[in-house]
Amino acid sequence: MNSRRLPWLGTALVVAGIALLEIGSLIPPATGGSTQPGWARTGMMGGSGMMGGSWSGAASAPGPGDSGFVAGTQATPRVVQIVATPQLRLLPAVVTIRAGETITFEVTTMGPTVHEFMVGPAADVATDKAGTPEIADLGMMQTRSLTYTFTGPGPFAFACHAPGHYEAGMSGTIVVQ
Ligand SMILES: [Cu+2]
Repeated sequence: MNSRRLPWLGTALVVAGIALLEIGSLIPPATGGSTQPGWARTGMMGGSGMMGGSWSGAASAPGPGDSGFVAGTQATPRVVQIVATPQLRLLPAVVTIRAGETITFEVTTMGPTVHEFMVGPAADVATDKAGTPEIADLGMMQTRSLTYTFTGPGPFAFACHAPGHYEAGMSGTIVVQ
């Protein structure tokens, strides 16, 4: 009578073994693969200037006082990267330049909120004066550039004038060194 149970048991063990093998083959990619969520790999890392997925401004060219600093000219502007955050901030909030420098601002919006980037004389930027250079309607994860020559002593500033953003503190200062 036991002889009729053994084939069944054997089949059951084989099935269980196959199941274990399949589970085993599934575990490595589930736990040993990339720990980054999909959006980090396909979204943030793929955007220009978003190396590393976190924002430090490290990809900007060296500024005045940094080793390797080369003043931006109209022929070869110096690149300064700015991120517009969901917390309604432009980072870095202080950009240091040499008088007369030409800067290409590469502005990236993080998060779903649409932002703007205006730069120029501080009084014009504060009042959202028409004609002041700006990037308008910068949507999620978009990067656009604006090149500006800082002629004269300033003061200069930059800001986002999407409704309510400037009032919430979405502005920054140009320090002429
Ligand atoms: Cu904004």
